[in-house]
Formats: sequence, C-alpha cells, structure tokens
Amino acid sequence: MKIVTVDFAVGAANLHQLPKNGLPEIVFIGRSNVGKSSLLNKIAHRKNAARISSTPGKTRELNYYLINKQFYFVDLPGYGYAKVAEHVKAGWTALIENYFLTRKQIAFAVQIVDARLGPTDLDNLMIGWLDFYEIPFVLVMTKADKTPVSRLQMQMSAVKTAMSKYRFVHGIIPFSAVTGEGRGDLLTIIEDHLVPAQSPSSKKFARRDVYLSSRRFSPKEPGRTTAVA
Ligand SMILES: Nc1nc2c(ncn2[C@@H]2O[C@H](COP(=O)(O)OP(=O)(O)O)[C@@H](O)[C@H]2O)c(=O)[nH]1
Ligand SMILES: [Mg+2]
Repeated sequence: MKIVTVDFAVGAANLHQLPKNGLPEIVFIGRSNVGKSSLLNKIAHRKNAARISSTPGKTRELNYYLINKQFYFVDLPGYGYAKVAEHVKAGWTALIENYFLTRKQIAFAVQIVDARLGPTDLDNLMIGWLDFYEIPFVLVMTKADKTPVSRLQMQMSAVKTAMSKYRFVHGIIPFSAVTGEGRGDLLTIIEDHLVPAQSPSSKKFARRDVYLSSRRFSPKEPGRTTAVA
C-alpha cells in the first residue's frame, strides 16, 4: 500500500464529533512518549502529519487523519502519563472504552509498545480490551533501533508467549521510526485488514455488529473500575 494523501480531518473530544461517513478506521494506541507520533509520521512518510503535543498527557482528542481519501488513521490520546489528574484519567477511560464498544468502523488496531520494555501493565490492560471487544490488532515493538539485538530477541519471544492467550492478535512487528524497520510489514498488515471493513456485508463486520449489540451495557465490561490513562 502506498500512502499518497494525508489530510487532518478532526480532533474529536467526544464521540459525537466523530466522522459520520462510515469509512474504516485504523486506530493507533500507546502510552505517552512511546513513539506513536513518530511511527505515524514514518509510515505516512510525513515529517509532521501527526500533531505532537508539547505537553504530554494533555491532548485528550482522537485525532483523525484521512488517508488516500479512503480510510482513517485514528491517533488515540496516549495513556500512562503520571501527572494527569484522576478525573482526567477517568474521562479518558470512558471515552476510549465507549469508542471501542460502539465504533463499528474500527477495522484494525495498532498497539504500540517499547521494544526495550515489552508491554507494561497499562499496555496489557489495553491489549485485554482490544481482545475483549474483538478488535483485531497488531503489536508493534517500537524503538527497535535503541534495543540491543539480544534484548530484542528476548523480548520478542517473551511477547510471543504472552500474546498466545489472545484471539485477536494478528502479528508482532519490531519497528523503528529512525531506520524505518518494520514499516513495510506494518503497512501490509494494515492493508490486509482494510478489505473486510470496506464491505459492510462481510462476515466479520456482521459478526462484530451482533456482538456489539449483545455486549452493550453489560455489567461485565472491563475497565469500568480501572482507570487506564
Ligand atoms: N531512537 C528512536 N527514538 C524514537 C523512536 N520513536 C520515537 N522516538 C523518540 O521518542 C520520543 C517520543 O516520541 P513521540 O513520537 O513524540 O511519542 P508519542 O508521545 O507516543 O507520540 C521522541 O523524542 C522521539 O524522537 C524510534 O523508533 N527510535
Ligand atoms: Mg504523540
């Protein structure tokens, strides 16, 4: 897949502000400072397409970028920034969980973690949500260039084992926004997942529809008691 055009569409502070045209969405998730903006800019071949907040943890918007006039990249607000007030964390948690729960356009998620650390507790909570809401995702291990080869190999095998319990994980990709490692693989897996979401009659889409309507307002939803941000 070639990214030809990137147009900033909207910064949505609540779900009412999301685009209503039904185009598929690829959602990018990660803790503050993990390298999400750098990754977005690298795969879009843009120096500064993703808005980089000067005050980490302050951006509470879902930033929508229209790609090739066909689908969206959605840059979720980063989580895990220590200085964020509790009520802000709770607001983030509710916003993201409602987004996962209700947004049928989500075709695929890119969960970004630091290759040196592997998934943190908050990353694991997010991964658990993705799997629970049946959102297919790829785990991207970024800053691979900063990670010694032996450590990267160790993290990759540990992460492979840890991911084996999830049904919706569709790959683990080492990545670097500096060297471009993993860029091609990531674009390919994204492209592969755009196809079913573009056809509303496809099995996957229909199944997710049924699933979502049966899950709505379930008391067992994860995250209701745990703030993630
Ligand atoms: N060496 C290296 N540094 C990176 C990489 N990705 C991001 N960074 C650096 O990590 C910091 C946070 O990156 P940013 O993209 O703003 O993170 P965000 O808060 O997740 O959007 C910046 O100083 C980036 O230059 C990478 O792949 N390799
Ligand atoms: Mg950012």
